[in-house]
Amino acid sequence: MNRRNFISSSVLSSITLAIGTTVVYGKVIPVGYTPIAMQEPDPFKLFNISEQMNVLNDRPWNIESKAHLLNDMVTPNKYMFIRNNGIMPEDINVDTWKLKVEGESALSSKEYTLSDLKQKFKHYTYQLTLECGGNGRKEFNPPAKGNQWGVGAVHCSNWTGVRLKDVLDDVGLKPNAVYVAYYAADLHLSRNPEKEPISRGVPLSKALEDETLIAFQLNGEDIPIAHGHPLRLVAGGWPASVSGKWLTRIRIRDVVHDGAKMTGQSYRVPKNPVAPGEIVDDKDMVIIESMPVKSLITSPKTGAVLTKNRSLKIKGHAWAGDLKVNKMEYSIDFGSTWKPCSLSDPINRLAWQHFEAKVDFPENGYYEIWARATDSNGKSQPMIIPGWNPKGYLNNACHRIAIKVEV
Ligand SMILES: Nc1nc2c(c(=O)[nH]1)N[C@H]1C(S)=C(S)[C@@H](COP(=O)(O)O)O[C@H]1N2
Ligand SMILES: [Mo]
Repeated sequence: MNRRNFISSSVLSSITLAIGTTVVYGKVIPVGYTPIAMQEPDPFKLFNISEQMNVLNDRPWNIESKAHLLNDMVTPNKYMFIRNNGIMPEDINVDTWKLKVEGESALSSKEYTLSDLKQKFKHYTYQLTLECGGNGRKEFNPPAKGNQWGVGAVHCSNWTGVRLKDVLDDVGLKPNAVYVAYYAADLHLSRNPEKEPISRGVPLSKALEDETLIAFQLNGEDIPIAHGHPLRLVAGGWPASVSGKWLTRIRIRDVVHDGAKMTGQSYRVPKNPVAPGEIVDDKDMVIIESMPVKSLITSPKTGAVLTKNRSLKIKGHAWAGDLKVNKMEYSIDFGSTWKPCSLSDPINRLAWQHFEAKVDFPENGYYEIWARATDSNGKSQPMIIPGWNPKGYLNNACHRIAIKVEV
């Protein structure tokens, strides 16, 4: 008989604990073998999120929310989408964590510990809409590569931190400063420490806005690991990829930042409309800045059946990048006619707004409710898919839910 080494009883008891039940033939598990139940960590437990969330990818983690899960005015952690480009940092030590601020357009270079930042600068809390540039990608045809997000790659939660502009002021800016870039502690998927998974940035004007924060809290608690613990940049209204998680370094640049996923076709769209499937040259692409006007019906859940009466209250949110939403409407006749919804003001700049309407259905049958927001520049959401682009960004088509009336 060939000799096999079996795992020790202490390893077996930790396996039993992790799996949560007796491993019947546990004594004969070969050394070095990881039981399947332990190979893939359970993302719902790992991130403490709702089991209704949709896991699109596990390497890296990409987890999507759903329209009806986003009904809260302030998105709770358990319903926030997670979008990682690389491997999350492990073994974070908050006592030794440092943020370095430097760059060719910085007057000085400084390092701050978390407590330096918290003590030196005033704290602010803002509710900020962060939407992945690729939210809605799955509707594009021909399909674009990348995570096939439906409508759930958006959240609007409370972020607490210090203003980026106060920190930039402390370091000092040279007159030639044009861009502010982030670097972070996550690892490239190749685990090559020389490579960055992502390092993006914003023009100086966006960096200097009151609401652009270096945040250390989310919804009143330490930022969870998935969302950038212990420090994160947050710039609401722009593709969420500019909001760098696990922030370690800020670089003040005299040119448009050229870090990972800033150049080529990443987070860029064609300058001019292109035909679906067309190959676009890098030089004809522009960086996405403020996100387009969009809305989401968060109640009821699509597929609702009305059995008691032919009237229904709908609720949802609307947002428009750096702008405000001025008008919110709904249609039950596939966009032929539109009726107004009530619409709240944002709690602060760059937070989503809430809408409501009472919808009356004329007779029994199948309906769709479409929702359409218009921004403060008079631009409305397209009824169906907007301009195709190679990477499948900026799909702000009207959200639609299906309803059956069977009174
Ligand atoms: N360091 C770092 N920051 C990052 C990312 C990342 O992979 N690494 N992903 C970006 C992208 S593409 C998005 S959409 C948002 C997602 O934020 P969330 O996971 O908190 O929802 O984080 C951005 N910040
Ligand atoms: Mo993203």
